[in-house]
Amino acid sequence: MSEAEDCLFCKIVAGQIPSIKVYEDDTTYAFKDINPKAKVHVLIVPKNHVANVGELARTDPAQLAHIVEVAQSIADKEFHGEYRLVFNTGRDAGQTVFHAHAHVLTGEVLDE
Ligand code: DGP
Repeated sequence: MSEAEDCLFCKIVAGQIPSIKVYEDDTTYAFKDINPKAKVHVLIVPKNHVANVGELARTDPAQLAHIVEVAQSIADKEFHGEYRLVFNTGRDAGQTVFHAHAHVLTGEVLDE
């Protein structure tokens, strides 16, 4: 089985595992995190499988910029355009799902 076939977020993008959709276009899917760490906690993923944000920056920087635009638009709607954007990259940094994803934390004043 390939890395992408066995990938949780590829299955969510494909609709094989249910999720609460926040945004979707041809390249990008955003959905609510199952374990929210803020009032609004959304994950934004590229539909194409890449392991982490470093690989995404190297292979498709326009897609990375688009993910930031989507994060901004979610925060514009939810909390006057203010948000925290986190990309855990690598096991020792807390990455548990090896499909690049942005955590968007917003909807309330965040702790430092
Ligand atoms: P990270 O630790 O950066 O790899 O973040 C993975 C996030 O994915 C974590 O905050 C929890 C979330 N997550 C894990 N499994 C599921 C799932 O099945 N559905 C949803 N909506 N989120 C999930």
